[in-house]
Parts: sequence; structure tokens; C-alpha cells
Amino acid sequence: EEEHIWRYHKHEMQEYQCGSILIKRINAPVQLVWSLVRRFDQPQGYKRFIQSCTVNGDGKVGSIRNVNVVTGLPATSSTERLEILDEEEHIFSYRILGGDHRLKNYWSIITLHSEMINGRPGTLAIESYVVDTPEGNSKEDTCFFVETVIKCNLKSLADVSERLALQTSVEHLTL
Ligand code: A8S
Repeated sequence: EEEHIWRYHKHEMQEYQCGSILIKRINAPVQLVWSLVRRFDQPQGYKRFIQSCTVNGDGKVGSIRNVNVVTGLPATSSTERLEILDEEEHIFSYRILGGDHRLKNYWSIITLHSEMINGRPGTLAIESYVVDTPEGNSKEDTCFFVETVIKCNLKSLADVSERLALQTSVEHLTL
């Protein structure tokens, strides 16, 4: 765990920025979790705050997506660029270019690591981010907001993955 963080989640953080790292254990194989995380064109596959998404580009690094957020949040849309898509190491990173919200220069990275959980193949998901502290907000409030969003995302990533893993194992059952 600490080694993964040290390797992939070292951010250069400036005085006016804030950031942190969140970790989630998922009871599903890393390939299955990765199949959801890697879809830059379909974040709404597991992120519940995203209503729709359109991509300009081929879905490779450098592609730009425009996401619309569900109602009830202090935001409506966001423009984001795919920075890293490493299919071998399971590293996914995107950066926010703009949009109607307060997260300027948001940069995030999520890495997946296979791990045995209770004797079964599981996944350790580690997500970290850095963002400019918006004018008039404290670092604490900004981190709290972003961490709330990421915790929800990791929770639903786990829920969706675990449901899919269960479906697959049921299909393999011969009764
Ligand atoms: C992510 C992480 C975050 C997304 C934030 C922090 C966002 O989609 C939401 C509300 C906002 O105010 C900003 O990887 C923005 O999803 C839910 C629109 C960017």
C-alpha cells in the first residue's frame, strides 16, 4: 500500500493548492474494476454525480470530454482531458480544463492493484488529487468537498464491480 502510494501518488503541491489520497478495497478482480475505470468516455458507468458525457477524440490520451453533472450540485458541467491510460499498470489520470464549477486545475490519478481479500481476488483502488484552493474557501473545506465526491465515486465503483463479479460467478454455477 505505502509503496503504491509512494510510486504513483506523489504530487507536486503548491502553497495555494490542496489535495489528499483515498483508498478503497473492492471484492472484485482488478480486470473487472479496470473495465469500468478505463472508460474515459463513460464516467457515468459508476460515478453517480455525472448525468452525461461526450468525448472529442479517439478515447486515447489527450482526448477531451465534456461532462454534465446531475442537478442539486454547485456545478453543471466540466471539461476534462485524459492524461494517463496505462492498461498494464492500471493507471488512469485526468485533468480539469474548465467548466461551470469551482475546481480550478484539478488533477487526479487512480491506480488499481490486485490483492487477495478473504482468499479471493480483490482490488485495492487508490485515488489522489490536487486542486487550487478557490478564493474565499479554506483548504479544509475544499478537501472536504472533493473527498466527499471521491468517497461516493469509490463506493459506487465498489458496488457496481461487486455486483458484476457476483453475476459472473452465478453464471458459472451449475446447479
Ligand atoms: C471526479 C471527482 C470530482 C468531481 C467533481 C471531484 C464534479 O464532477 C462534481 C461537482 C463539482 O462541483 C465539480 O473524479 C465537478 O468525479 C461532482 C463538476 C468537476
